[in-house]
Amino acid sequence: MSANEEVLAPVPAWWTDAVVYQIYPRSFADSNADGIGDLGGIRARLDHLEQLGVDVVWLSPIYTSPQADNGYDISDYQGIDPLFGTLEEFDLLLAEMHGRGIKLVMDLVVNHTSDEHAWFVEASSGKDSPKRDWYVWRDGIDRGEGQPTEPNLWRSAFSGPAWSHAPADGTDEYYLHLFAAKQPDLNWENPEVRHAVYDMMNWWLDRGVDGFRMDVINHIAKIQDDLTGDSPGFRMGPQIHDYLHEMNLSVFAGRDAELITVGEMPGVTVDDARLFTGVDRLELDMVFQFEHVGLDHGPASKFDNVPLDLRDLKRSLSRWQTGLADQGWNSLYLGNHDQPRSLSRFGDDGEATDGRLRYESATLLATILHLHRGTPYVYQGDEIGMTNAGFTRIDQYQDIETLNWFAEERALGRDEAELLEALRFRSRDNARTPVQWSAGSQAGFTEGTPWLEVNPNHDVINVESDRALGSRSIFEFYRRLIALRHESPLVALGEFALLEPDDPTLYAFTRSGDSGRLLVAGNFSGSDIEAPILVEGPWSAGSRLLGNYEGDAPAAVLRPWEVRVILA
Ligand code: TEU
Ligand code: CA
Repeated sequence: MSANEEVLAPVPAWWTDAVVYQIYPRSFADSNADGIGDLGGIRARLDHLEQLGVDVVWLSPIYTSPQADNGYDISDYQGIDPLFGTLEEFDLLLAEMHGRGIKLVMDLVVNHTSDEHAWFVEASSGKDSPKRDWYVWRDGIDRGEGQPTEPNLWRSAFSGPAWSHAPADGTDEYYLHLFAAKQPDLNWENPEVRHAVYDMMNWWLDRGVDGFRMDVINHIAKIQDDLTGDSPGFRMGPQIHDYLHEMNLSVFAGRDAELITVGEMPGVTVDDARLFTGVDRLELDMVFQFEHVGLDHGPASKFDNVPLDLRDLKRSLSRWQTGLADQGWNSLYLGNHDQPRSLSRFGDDGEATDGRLRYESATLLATILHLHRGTPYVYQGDEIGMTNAGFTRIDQYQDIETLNWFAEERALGRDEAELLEALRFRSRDNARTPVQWSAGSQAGFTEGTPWLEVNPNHDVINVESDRALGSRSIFEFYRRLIALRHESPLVALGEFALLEPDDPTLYAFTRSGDSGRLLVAGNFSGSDIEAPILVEGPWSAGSRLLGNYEGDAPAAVLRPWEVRVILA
């Protein structure tokens, strides 16, 4: 066999050692004092991202939008909303990011459009509109109420039925909206819709963007037989793999190696994810799964808050690690713009403890997440340990999901204080308060009045103060973690194995590969715990790669929220 016939091991994709940073533009930085973050604000803060060392930025939607769901309701896929800037400014931002070696991933929201999108305006002009079939229309059903009611019992994620009448179309038909009534679902069964979306995606890639984060992309395929039934078959229709494969061939082919694609998929299973992300299947690079962020939801709804058992979290994440070990790839996240702040949810955000262990628990969470196998996503503000909003009145909230849920539950007679308590933990606005840049007025986010209140704890928690803390800077710690993934093939690719699955406070696992073995051990509690593994076998003689305490502890004890990474 000659040299060039040798079988080479496949080169791992570039994103296996990359870290992604999510920007929620509205809340990142405001450059023109209207209280809303914008592209100018991002451009002014690129040093922050470069110093952190992230490889990719995922930008939540900045397209033209009536902002019913903060931009997840798009009325023009090829325009920038004036709130955020202009297309020229976008091109500048992209060029500046590329100049600093940072890639840019766009949010792709194509399960639905805004009801103000030209496609829907046309489709809802009447039954004969050539675009009628671009959306999902059904007749109502006679349930003996004197007039037909909704085609089925599907509920909108934002409360109320998932079906509405279009006021302008002069018919009794309903259109489907799995989210707000202002977010009608596109009909992906129609090839014209699919190709219009692919054309738009190609337009952005030709402009230079580096990939897409695809909003609720497993919802584009509805189970057609169920459309008039009452079962929750609104996602993961059997056509889903065909659609994503077709998208891959129509959009990514030929430039796939430079891009990153991640599909947001509520309800996706490990087996599904193996199919979506198997390299040879040419669908997506990775998916956002939801299993671990549902473990603290009670039976009633996502606002039914129940305590998280660490054992469940470990079991869940490790099933995903094992399930995608030989095929596919994981994305890793603990928070985003839809979830509570990870520090308030999984750590000790200091509210009850005077902030004593905020540094320790923020850095522990980061270490545990980043040392799993997969591509980590850092949500803006997590790199300085931002916390939940702490709102106590309903008029402090802006989020459509929050407000609709509150109104609906109030109408059912539920106690206001109880609802506010639930929101204080779970509302999406907890993660959407402005990024805290300084202890100054409005946390340095805006010179005007912010669209959502700044957290009063910005006097203590902010980028400037954090970075001045030196060895106790959360930002510094993230920097080291991100650098570690870049340097260490073991961190990027090493095989994962969970240890001590039944321990309720110790989160321990190993990563193994040709260059050695890593032990990661973290204490998810505010008290000392025994961690005998630290002195067993090879680990007692191992070298400490990273940790969030200075100085030596008794070898087999982990102090409150302590994490240690040991190389053997
Ligand atoms: O989210 C989809 C989703 O399933 C949820 O996480 C959602 O936030 C909601 O809380 C369900 O209870 C995506 C976007 O990330 C979200 O911001 C949008 O509101 C939604 O799709 C609709 O586009
Ligand atoms: Ca602005």
